[in-house]
Amino acid sequence: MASTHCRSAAFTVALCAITAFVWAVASLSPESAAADWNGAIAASNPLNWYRLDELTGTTAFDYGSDGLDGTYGSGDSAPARGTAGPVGTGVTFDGDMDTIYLSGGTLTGDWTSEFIVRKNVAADRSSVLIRGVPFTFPSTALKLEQHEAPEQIGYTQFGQVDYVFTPPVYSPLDEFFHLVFVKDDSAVRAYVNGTLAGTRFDPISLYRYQIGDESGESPFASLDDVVIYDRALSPTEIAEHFAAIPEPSTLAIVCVVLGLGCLRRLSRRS
Ligand SMILES: [Ca+2]
Ligand SMILES: [Ca+2]
Repeated sequence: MASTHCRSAAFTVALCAITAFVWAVASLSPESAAADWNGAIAASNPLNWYRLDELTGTTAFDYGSDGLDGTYGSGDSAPARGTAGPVGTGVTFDGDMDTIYLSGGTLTGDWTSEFIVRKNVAADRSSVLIRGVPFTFPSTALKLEQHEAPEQIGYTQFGQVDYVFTPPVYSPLDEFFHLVFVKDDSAVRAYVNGTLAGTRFDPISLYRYQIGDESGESPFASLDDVVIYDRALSPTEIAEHFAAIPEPSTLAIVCVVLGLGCLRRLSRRS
């Protein structure tokens, strides 16, 4: 009788472990993660949308309405491909000349530039996310770290001002986060993980020559997706986009841990 009860308990915990494991793996699947994000972005009708999931070839395809395909830099300027990100794969810039050429025109009206990005090294120098042609004026850049403002996210009107936000907006290290720059008539605003983090009442145009930088200000960073809009996204839209990015589910991790605990108990019984 005792033996039957024991086998029944063992079967139950084994079933628990297997169910938890399968559920956890399913909830973490890249396909379901990408589907939520892709749906949210598509609903906002982006101008340019670089998923950066190409593992080979020279083209960074534009999934936006503009059809402005980019070209991955080569040789010392080639970002590494296949970096695992929250919504798929992306690219990693090594901080030294890595770039993706877009060679697009300038957005002079309202615009939004959205990134899922991870800073891999604190550069303590200017680190460009997107910019105009180097050494030409006028031109601008959006930055993961600002010149002479280490760790602060900012933007630059070349030849004039290196802007930072009020309050200061800092880029976290070693974790993917959602970063959105929004420009309207009066200001540029920075949103971090769906929330307004800083404002600067100095609007700029968005130059779209390259992601990264071919001449020494490329970031030590990984980019999963880059999305550009020729309008100012609303705070609600930005929050919705952030909400569509899955984090590794705490519940799923708990279930995996519980599942492994159950299996350990079973192994001790046998
Ligand atoms: Ca991607
Ligand atoms: Ca390089």
